[in-house]
Parts: sequence; C-alpha cells; structure tokens
Amino acid sequence: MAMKVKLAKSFFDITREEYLAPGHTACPACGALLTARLVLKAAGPDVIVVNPTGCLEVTTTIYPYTAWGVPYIHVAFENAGAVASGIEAAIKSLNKNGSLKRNTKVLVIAGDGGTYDIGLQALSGMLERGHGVLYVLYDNEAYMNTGIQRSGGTPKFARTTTMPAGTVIRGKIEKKKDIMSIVMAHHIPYAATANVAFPIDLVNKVRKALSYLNEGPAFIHVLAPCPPGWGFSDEKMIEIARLATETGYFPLYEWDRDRLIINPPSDMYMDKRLRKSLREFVKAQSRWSHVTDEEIKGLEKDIDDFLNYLWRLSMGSGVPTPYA
Ligand SMILES: Cc1ncc(C[n+]2csc(CCOP(=O)(O)OP(=O)(O)O)c2C)c(N)n1
Repeated sequence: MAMKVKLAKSFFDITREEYLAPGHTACPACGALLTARLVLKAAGPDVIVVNPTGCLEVTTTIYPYTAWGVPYIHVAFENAGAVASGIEAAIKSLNKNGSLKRNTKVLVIAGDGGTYDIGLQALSGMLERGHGVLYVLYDNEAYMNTGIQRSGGTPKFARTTTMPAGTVIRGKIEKKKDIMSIVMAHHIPYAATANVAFPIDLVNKVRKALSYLNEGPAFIHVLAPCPPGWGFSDEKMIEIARLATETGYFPLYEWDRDRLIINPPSDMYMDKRLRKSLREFVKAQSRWSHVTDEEIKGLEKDIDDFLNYLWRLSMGSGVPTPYA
C-alpha cells in the first residue's frame, strides 16, 4: 500500500532547503533547472539522482565542481532506466542482507531526447520489471544541449535546426509523441504530468509518486520551457509555461493505479470555451513564428482530439482517488 502523503497547500509547506546550488551554468529561466530544483525540494536529501547527458547534466557538473547537494550519477544518454534499476536493486538487496538500513529513493531526471527517443527502451525495461524508481522527464521539447534538434517530444510545426521552417517543410512534420500513454500502458502504480508554472502541484505529484515506490515505478512528465530553444525572452518563462496549460496544449493529469484524473486547472479547460486561445501561446514563441492561422487551427484540432481522449479515459476511470 502507498503510504499517506502530506500534500503542500502553499509555498510555506515546501522546504527552504536547496539541494541544487545556484552555481551552475544554465541559461537564465531554464525550465530544466527549475524542474530539478523543485523535484529535489519535494524529495528531500535521501535520494540518488541518475541523470543522462543533456543540458541539466552539462550545466551542473562542470569538473571539478558540482551543483548537486545529493548523491548524483551521470549516465549515458541511452541507459538512465537501466542504471536506476541497478541502483534500486542494490539498495533493496543491501537492506535485505542487513548491511543497509535506509530507504534511499532513486530518481531519474532526464530530458525529452533521453526519454522519448534514445532512452525509451531502458525506461520501458525499468517499468516492465517494476523497479521502485521515480523517473522525472523534464520536457523542453527538443535536444537543446546539442543545438535545438527535433526530438520525439517536439511539437508539430516547431522550427528546429534539423527541421527548419520554409515554404515546403513547415518545421517539424510529425506530432509530439504521447509519452504518457506509452508509460501508462505499462500499468505502473503512478504517472502524472506537471508544469513548472504550477510548482505546488508539481511538488505534490513528486510526494505522491515517492509514496508509491514500494509498489513499483512512478513517472512524472514535466513541461520545462527553454527560452533560447523556443524563442522567447527569459522573463516570460513562467507566463509561457502557464499558457501551455491554460490553452489545453499541456494538460495536467494523473494516472493513479489505472485511473485517470484530470487535475485543476485542466479539468475546467476540458470546456473549450474556458480555454485561452492557442494563438496566444504559439505566437509568443519564435519557433512557431512562420505558422499560419490555418496551421494553428490544425494544432487546435489535435488538442481537442487529445483532450477528448483524456476525457474518455477519465470518464471510464470511475471514482476519484482518496487524496484531498
Ligand atoms: C549516444 C549519444 N548520442 C548523442 C549524444 C549527444 N548528445 C548529448 S546531449 C544531447 C541532447 C540531449 O537532449 P535532451 O535529452 O532532450 O536534453 P536537453 O539537452 O534538451 O536538456 C545529445 C544529442 C550523446 N551524448 N550520446
């Protein structure tokens, strides 16, 4: 059984302790760094962080320095799930033979390239074998560290260095991969989406996820905007992240033991009339500066379809969870 969790109601319920030092080299307003900072605050000091190559890694671990205030291992781009599985199994085994008496949690914090694409196989193996690991995906929607190349998480029409926008090719041709449905299909105890613009929701989802690790894996998909990669100025980061949810582009929901719950404020945005116009979100970013009104309509239709799919899953899920 999952343990009871104490949920934060305000910022006063979140620790002031910092586990990620400010002395790193990430860009101002980096969504990935904010994700890691909040996740660590929610998890506390007794964790081991597994982090594959990407912006978060290169900006926090410049030899001989580290910004990490918790044990940390940098792993190859493709094997975070496998390394985390090994560490979790080792902790379990050491506890069993009596040489360790600690419930140290294993956290993966990985980018979209390392998750949607190259690390997917290791992630799937970890989920299938049921390792008690929390995998946090910080999704900045491209391979940012190597210069804004398209990933499976990049949305349709977004301009990247590998899918530039012109009159023939309109940026990325394909839709964003639905990573949550892939994870949910492994029927793990807990999966959720979160957004750096809703930090209390994010912290609470990490707390809940950690409480399930004695039953199996948990996964949190966090929207983590990237000012240079998406093309907006630093001070707009939270505003743009919030718009992603307010327009229905990045809905907040949880998969809790095979039940889908659409969380506030996204539950209200199931009503199309209450959603903000997608145009506001799209036109605020240069990666979409070439997009026409017709193309925005196409993107809006994809959002409607996806929200309808979530709605059907939530309607079929029955009673809400016991958490309040
Ligand atoms: C096997 C392998 N291929 C390619 C690279 C080069 N590489 C390093 S970081 C990176 C991009 C990482 O993208 P993502 O996981 O989305 O994280 P972000 O940089 O956006 O934070 C790539 C392609 C690598 N390190 N290993």
